[in-house]
Amino acid sequence: MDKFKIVADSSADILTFDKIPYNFASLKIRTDEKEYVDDQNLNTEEMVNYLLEYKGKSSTSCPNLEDWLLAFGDAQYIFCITITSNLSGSYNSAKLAKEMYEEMYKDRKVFVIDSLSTGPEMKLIIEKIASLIEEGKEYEDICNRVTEYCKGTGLLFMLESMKNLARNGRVSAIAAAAAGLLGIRVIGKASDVGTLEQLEKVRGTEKSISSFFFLMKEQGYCGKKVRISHCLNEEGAEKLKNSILNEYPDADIEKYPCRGLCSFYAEKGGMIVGFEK
Ligand code: X90
Repeated sequence: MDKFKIVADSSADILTFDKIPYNFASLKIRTDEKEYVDDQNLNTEEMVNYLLEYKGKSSTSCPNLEDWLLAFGDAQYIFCITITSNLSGSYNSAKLAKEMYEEMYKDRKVFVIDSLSTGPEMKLIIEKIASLIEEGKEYEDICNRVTEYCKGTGLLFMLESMKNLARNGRVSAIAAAAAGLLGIRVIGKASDVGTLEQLEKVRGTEKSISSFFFLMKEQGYCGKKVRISHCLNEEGAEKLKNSILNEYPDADIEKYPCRGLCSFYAEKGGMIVGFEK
């Protein structure tokens, strides 16, 4: 049995992880015609393009207690990271799974972390836990250190459409309206309570990247780690990466496509950026 294991829901956009045992619990994306499980078999590009054409209702659902228990599998100490509890039931079902798991196996422990965020900020938290495990830290110590670490990370997003967020009640229709206008992008952040907080509306690709980078710095970014996930927006992600490197040549930056859940809500052209302050 593994001593340590990291388990996250699929909104973290991580399917496999080097060195440390890792597993994920899938969220699901549903329309009247289809159901997509956010796992390694999902073709996100196909899903995004299908959703662009699809005119009916669509929604998402989070892992339930059983999904989490299955993902936990067997390990003595499990670190479980979820999408913000303010927008999803994932955290609540993970907490229930923790209680049942610790009841079933008296000598095992599950530490559930509400990221109050999603995607790339969860990835930063996961990488932090992995490095603490590799350093040989003990369970309690890792719990304390990672709790502290979460206070120093942030997440900004830039979206061209907030239709799916509004239709599923994750932002108000009024907040989403601007992002529906041609050429307008909305920049916002994960608020302290794990909701979407709008910061600025921007127009034009170059202008939007420079505003985004400016806002990152205003939120406390000063050259440390950045994780960029994007929904079919390789170009935007690359531009942002270059702007950051231009000012901070040693910054540790990774960019990658969103998996299913984040693609559904970020929509085509969307970008989500987690960073250390
Ligand atoms: O339980 C479920 O069905 C999942 C619901 C998730 C709702 C919000 C997902 C947002 C994903 C959008 C940009 C980043 C927002 C950060 C919010 C704290 C991506």
